[in-house]
Amino acid sequence: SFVHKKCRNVEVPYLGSQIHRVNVPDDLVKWSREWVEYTPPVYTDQKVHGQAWSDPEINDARFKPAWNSIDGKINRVSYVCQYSFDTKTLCPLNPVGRTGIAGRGLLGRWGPNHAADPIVSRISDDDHLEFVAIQRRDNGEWAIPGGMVDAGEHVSQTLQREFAEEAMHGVVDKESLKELWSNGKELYRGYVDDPRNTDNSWMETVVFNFHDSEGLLKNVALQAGDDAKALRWIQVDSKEPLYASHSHFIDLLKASHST
Ligand code: RP5
Ligand code: MG
Ligand code: MG
Repeated sequence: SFVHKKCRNVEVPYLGSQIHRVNVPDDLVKWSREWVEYTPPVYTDQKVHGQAWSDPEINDARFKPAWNSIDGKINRVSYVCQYSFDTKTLCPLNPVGRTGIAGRGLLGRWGPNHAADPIVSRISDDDHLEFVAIQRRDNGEWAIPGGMVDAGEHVSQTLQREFAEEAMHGVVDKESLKELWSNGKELYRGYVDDPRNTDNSWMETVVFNFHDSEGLLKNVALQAGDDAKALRWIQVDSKEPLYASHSHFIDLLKASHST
């Protein structure tokens, strides 16, 4: 079964901090494997506290989340399973298992943090399937231009908004890309092995492919914006490493275009 790796990396400190994860061996990832001495550092970045996009502390008296449910405008349902809770801290438990760090790290929500990833693709002039990639400002890795689903936002909106913010410099070009956005194909829905994941907060996403078979993007200026510092087309056959689980999503893209 699937075992996360990028959120167990002990080579580098947790992004934006000096905190190192505890090393979690492959065979001790699953919570069902007893590990009595497991005491990961507890860490939540200062930036997370008191934001519109973040939860209060777990023991805040005003915090009464509807776990495993649609909680007002916040989706606390996991695509993976009904998550359970740490018996002592009452924090939600990462459905894949231990990550070597507890708390929320850089993530706003306890439990699942929902994102959406738009894979915009085309066939290049020399006949290669390629997709729009951005370079993330936070850690410099190349990635699909995805982002978090805002409270109350529909995933179809997130896909278009994030692509506009990160790949079109915020210009929402409704008219010329109408055909593109109306022909999306879902490739994936589930857990992301994101380097920000912790024992109590993790990324989940919905990945959609928007394939430009009409050449609509020729009339559109693609430009990195917001949390993206550079942009380029990447061929699916290049072995280029990508952020989080994005290489897996590109494998799914390849498979869906080869049938
Ligand atoms: C990944 O982080 C998702 O697959 C998505 O691409 C991204 C969302 O986070 P931000 O880009 O908003 O940081 O886990
Ligand atoms: Mg974004
Ligand atoms: Mg993003």
